[in-house]
Amino acid sequence: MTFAARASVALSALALTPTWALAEGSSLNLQTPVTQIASEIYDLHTLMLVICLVIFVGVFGVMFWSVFAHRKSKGAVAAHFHENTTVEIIWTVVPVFILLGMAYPATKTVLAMKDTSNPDITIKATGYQWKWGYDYIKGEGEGIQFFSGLSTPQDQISGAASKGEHYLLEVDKPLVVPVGKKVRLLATANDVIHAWWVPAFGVKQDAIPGFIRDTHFRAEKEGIYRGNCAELCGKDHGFMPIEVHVVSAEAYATWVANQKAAMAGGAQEGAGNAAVPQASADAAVGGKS
Ligand SMILES: [Cu+2]
Repeated sequence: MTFAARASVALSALALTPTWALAEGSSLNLQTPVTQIASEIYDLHTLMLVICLVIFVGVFGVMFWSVFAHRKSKGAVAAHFHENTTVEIIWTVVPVFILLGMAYPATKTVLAMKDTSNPDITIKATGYQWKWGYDYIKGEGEGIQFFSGLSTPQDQISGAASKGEHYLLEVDKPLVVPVGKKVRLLATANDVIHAWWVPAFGVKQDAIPGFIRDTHFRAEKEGIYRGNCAELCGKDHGFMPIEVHVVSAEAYATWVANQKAAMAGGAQEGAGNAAVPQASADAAVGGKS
């Protein structure tokens, strides 16, 4: 294959819509996306992989063919084409177009990831050593706040019991959001840097103490989605998972009503278990350190 032919094959890969790829849900592939952004990331990943593969096969194919077909034992004499302007222009222009073809869709997706305007619900996620705190600060459910910590039994962690299906990916109180609604997530932290990461949503956002960073997701399918803290944050970094339940609008309204009732009950008793008032929670964590 000539250089030009190789280049045109590489370029034509840009036009491919990568609908194939490994079977969805394969443990070797990215998780099945449930948001628009996650689908775009999935397709970008596949597109880039295809481009890399085509270039890899082209370059190594030509190289091995050249070594074999023009070997010394056949009396091959090396060609001399130093300072060939045409070749130099081609091998500059073609990669530029390949890079532009990759940068354009990637930039579009990155910009869409950053567009947190007009959310239906705004939730603040605060990273603690070693759990997550959630505050529903705007939209349906406003005022709900709770902590979400690991619920995997200690026996499984120490090896005394066999590991469950969602080992280290299960919490006592999951984040609940309605399906099809744009959720803006404000990420911050109380002590060290954590990161809120749910692969199926295409969301990974650092939670930095003293700063608020925002991201968003609109889950298109009901279900339970799991993630981890993705920033090394201390000895229990691997023990502060994220569990999100995406539910129907009706189920969400019911959940909100239950939370509000529990919080009101807790406030009357003066010691709510379901909802720890943020001020005292902060004081407790602050006093510990
Ligand atoms: Cu963490």
